[in-house]
Amino acid sequence: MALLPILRFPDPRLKKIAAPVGEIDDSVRRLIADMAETMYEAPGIGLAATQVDVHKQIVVIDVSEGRNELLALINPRIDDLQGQQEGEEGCLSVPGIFEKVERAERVSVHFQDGDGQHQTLVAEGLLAVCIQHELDHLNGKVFVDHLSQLKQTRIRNKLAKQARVTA
Ligand code: GNR
Ligand code: NI
Repeated sequence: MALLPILRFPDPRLKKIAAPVGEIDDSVRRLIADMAETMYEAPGIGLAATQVDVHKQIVVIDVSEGRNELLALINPRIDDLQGQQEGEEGCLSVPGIFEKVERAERVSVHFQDGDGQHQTLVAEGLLAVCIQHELDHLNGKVFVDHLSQLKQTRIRNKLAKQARVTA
């Protein structure tokens, strides 16, 4: 297992579109294990391969209290969205920034698991938010892209300032 470095907004590699995974082999399962370790260590409730500079359609999620309900979604597709909810979002690639984003309340997502089996999951609440947030990453989007231009500019400035202090 290994901890993977997480790209920080506005790194242009966060805009790359992830490619579908073909064969689900040991290298894919190893990447999932490393992504899970990285997510738990951060700590975060989700992580998309894009954030660790791997541009394949793979995400890991765990929204459970006990941090013991790992979900790995390969080639995920949302096939139904219902209702709406608004909640504060954060992102491991946008550290220290939390903003309200409007999302669907309920999603149905089709995906393959680590054994290549096709699965469908119906999710609501925080899990539904996390699925939408992670699928955005695979499509080169971060939650900041859902905000007004003014807020986006303020976030860029704040992160640039933070980077100067940390350097
Ligand atoms: O850890 C995370 N928390 C979170 C909170 C509200 C909405 C979405 C998220 S996902 C985020 C981890 C992350 O950046 N995943 O891409
Ligand atoms: Ni994120």
